[in-house]
Amino acid sequence: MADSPMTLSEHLSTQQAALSTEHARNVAAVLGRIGRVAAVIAQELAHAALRDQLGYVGGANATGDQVKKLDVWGHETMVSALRETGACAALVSEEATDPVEMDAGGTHALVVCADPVDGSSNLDVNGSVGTIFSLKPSRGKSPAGPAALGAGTDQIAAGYVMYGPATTFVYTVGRGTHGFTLAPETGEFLLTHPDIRIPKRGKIYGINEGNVNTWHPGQRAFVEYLKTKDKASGRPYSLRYSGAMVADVHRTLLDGGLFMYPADWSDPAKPKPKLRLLYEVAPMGLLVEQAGGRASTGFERVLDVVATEYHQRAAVILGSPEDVAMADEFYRR
Ligand code: FBP
Repeated sequence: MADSPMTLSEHLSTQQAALSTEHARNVAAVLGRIGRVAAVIAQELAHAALRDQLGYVGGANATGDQVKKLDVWGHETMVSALRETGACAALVSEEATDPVEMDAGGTHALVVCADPVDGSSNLDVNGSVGTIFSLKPSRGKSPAGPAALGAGTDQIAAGYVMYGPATTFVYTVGRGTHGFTLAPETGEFLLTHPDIRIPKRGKIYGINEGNVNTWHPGQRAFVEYLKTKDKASGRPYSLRYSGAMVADVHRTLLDGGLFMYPADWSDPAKPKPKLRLLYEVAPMGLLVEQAGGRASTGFERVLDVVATEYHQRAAVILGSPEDVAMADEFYRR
């Protein structure tokens, strides 16, 4: 790399034009702060086993998941960091049943939806985990939490951090999707993946095949199609699944293909999705679309799904545009 790569804060200032001036300062403050929190979380993850930070705290969160010590620590760290920005009016978090209201007032304060530690089942086995976040305008609402509800198209920014061999920060403010790598020595995120463009078609799919018997018939037929040998169309695709949405989406953004978490259709009258719309599915949908990909529920564009509850769930099929279009076709059959 010739010149020293751009830092996250420098890059944020180049993205201002994509935002209304009023929101631009608050978006930069919140994204910059999440970047600094990510460096702290990366440190804590690296020392978790040494600091007795692995394992469960007991009890379940708003969506019934067993809660890990690092889930709680990650949530509390995110809450105090966002409070200090003075730009965040409320936080909707996987680890809190109700929105955490904050003092930041004014029409241009933001509402953040976040999954502080995504992929918790990987924590105790040293697998990749992440943080996912989405920013929406509070519109001066008080309480501000309800401003998080609505369609994914209301998002003004979204991103994730992946804690893997390296720590990667990926975000969008609606002007492309950009990736940064943490320089552990300085704690700075440096631009390493400018303007990520997802390949039109891939060779890899990610899904928990253990759930195959609960899938919609179209989903089952589509995965069978991906696994069927046909040289001309580059099949069979390879299966890769990490157990952490952030890691599977990151691979999909860079290498193409698909990440899918379809609903459980055991009772077709009441399909049961797993992943949460506001702080998992919608932010990933925006990032993938901004990289030239698509994100669908199998029936509609993920970003058009309207959230009416904070921990609402949604099915997701995202990735290379031609592959997702194919999946939608199988759902229509
Ligand atoms: P949390 O760990 O934040 O609850 O996230 C849910 C998640 O772990 C995703 O990251 C991942 O894609 C999925 O659930 C894995 O689910 P399963 O174990 O059912 O395959």
